[in-house]
Amino acid sequence: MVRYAALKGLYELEKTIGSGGFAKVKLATHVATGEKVAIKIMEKTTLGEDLPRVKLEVEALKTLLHQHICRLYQVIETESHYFMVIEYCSGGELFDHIVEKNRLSETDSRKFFRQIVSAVAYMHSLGYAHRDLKPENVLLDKDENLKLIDFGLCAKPKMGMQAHLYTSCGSPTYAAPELIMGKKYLGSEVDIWSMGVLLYALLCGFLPFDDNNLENLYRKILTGRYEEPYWLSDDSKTLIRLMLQIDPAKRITIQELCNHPWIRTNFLRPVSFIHRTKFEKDDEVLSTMSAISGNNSTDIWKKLMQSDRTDYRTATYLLLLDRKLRGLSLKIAPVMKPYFKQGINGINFPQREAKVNNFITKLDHSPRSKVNNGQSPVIDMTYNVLPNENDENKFTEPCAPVRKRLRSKESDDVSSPVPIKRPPENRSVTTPTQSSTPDSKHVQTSTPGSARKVMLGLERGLNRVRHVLTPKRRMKNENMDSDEPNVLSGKGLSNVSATCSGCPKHVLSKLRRALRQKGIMCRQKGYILQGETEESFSEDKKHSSKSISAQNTCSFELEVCLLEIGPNGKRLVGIRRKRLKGDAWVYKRVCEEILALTVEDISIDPEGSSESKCPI
Ligand code: 6BE
Repeated sequence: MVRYAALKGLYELEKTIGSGGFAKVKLATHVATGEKVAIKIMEKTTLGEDLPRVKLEVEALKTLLHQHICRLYQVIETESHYFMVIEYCSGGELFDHIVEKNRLSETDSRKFFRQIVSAVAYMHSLGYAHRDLKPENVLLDKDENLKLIDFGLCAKPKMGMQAHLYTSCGSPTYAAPELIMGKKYLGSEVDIWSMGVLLYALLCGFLPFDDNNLENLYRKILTGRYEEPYWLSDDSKTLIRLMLQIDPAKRITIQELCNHPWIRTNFLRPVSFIHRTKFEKDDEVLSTMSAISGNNSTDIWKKLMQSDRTDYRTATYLLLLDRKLRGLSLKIAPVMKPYFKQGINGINFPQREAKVNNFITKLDHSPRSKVNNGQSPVIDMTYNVLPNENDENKFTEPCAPVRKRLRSKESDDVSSPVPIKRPPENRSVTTPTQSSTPDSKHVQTSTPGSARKVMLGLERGLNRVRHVLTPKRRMKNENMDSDEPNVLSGKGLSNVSATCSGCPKHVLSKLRRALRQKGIMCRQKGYILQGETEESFSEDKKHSSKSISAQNTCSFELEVCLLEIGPNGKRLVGIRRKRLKGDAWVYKRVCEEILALTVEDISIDPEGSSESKCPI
């Protein structure tokens, strides 16, 4: 594992949770508080033209302080790297959440969407446009609150939000028509369009404009025609139409959005936000820091205010503040200051690090807090902190209850001027009544539609058992060249589809065959196949708006594993999937197609069915 000297004593790196483009994101622990953080690591030599994006993101995140925008705690620049220390969002991507649930209910969608609207309204009010809003750039923290990430494409026009922009950027599927046409556009207006696509994706589980071919995709976006599934309520249809309005001047504005009936359904008040760009001064956090560092609170606050908000002191302050806001205690046990201590290899910490590392705290939950070497007494200071009243929004005014929405099945027959409608049976999404037993005999085709059906059907069955089971054995090294597949149960069953086969080797060979059939090259490590999509899933060579990144490739991993879910502990063979890099929707489509092909193949040639003998 690579060790970075610049992080020594400050952050302890753990596993990599994502990599893509020019950055790698690792989980880490902030040593002084024991709190988890995410660290975005970028190598200067590979940054090249993307260097301005890093600077842009750092500048934006230093200013943006909002409960639904991922907090930047610290930036460390070395000769070779940039490290951005960012808020930890253990829930992962909103995208994966949608995929797992197929689609979200109106209530869940509203809860999430209000948080996005609040964050976007806040940043717009400060003159920033995000320009790359999509579910992959929305993470969930452990309390299922949303956090926007990836401000590398944001814009803050010098002349304010009313100034036009010219650079085409963002993901094509979320790009507004005016952006695709290469016209000048307003940052606020293109963000609203992307949010319309996002809301649609939440409520439907698929995209309003989608095509393997980029030119066709652009054509669809420019017509502004999309399908309205029957399960959408009238208010949500109206709202989506107002957001996916091809004429940007007619598109709903962010203020109108905050007040829209759908947003306010179920007694909710308009979305609002606090216009804050300065840290709130918290005396309890400051006295905790004072108790540890020996400096007085006033000096610490003064230093925080003089800093450029990217140092270790800032990180510690913000992490302690987050703790307090979550209602946790600020119980601390000070240990030796690192600059008095020798480094792991007996080498003293470099001067630069010693300077930023002014204090060190150990919170009671940190495993290291017990390691005190008898050097310093444990100061048992517990601050009683009341959890902040839910601070999604600081509502501007009390308001009367709004009519509760009832979902109308008949709404399907109501004609609408713009969006295309198809009868519900044309929809490729399973209904809750559909059988969850993987009955591969019913799988006749391998179109994406039926593929989706197969996968979701399989998933339903799995979801049901997921919570009942406990993890059994999970091999530590997943990449081990092993003769036996991993056995998954309980928690390990997310992103796993069951097959009706009892023979892992058989499934593996069918999986390889399906990948070959799709023209996807793959590498094999034991029961793991790693593949990367190419031409067949991205047929755009000659698209016009070159500056729109055609992120339509992805790399992924498919692992044949054993699932302990059968009756009497019977093991079924499953396929676990994992997105490694690249576009999430491409990944979803590829996996659906590959899995449908594999399942179909197994059912035609059931050599490895659970009834027959299998060597393993
Ligand atoms: C700013 C990009 C970022 O990530 C996932 C977890 C934890 C933290 C999920 C799985 C363990 C915890 C088993 C980009 C991409 C990697 C999602 N820019 C982040 C911040 C960021 C990522 N996390 N937190 C912040 C994150 C994601 N897991 N579970």
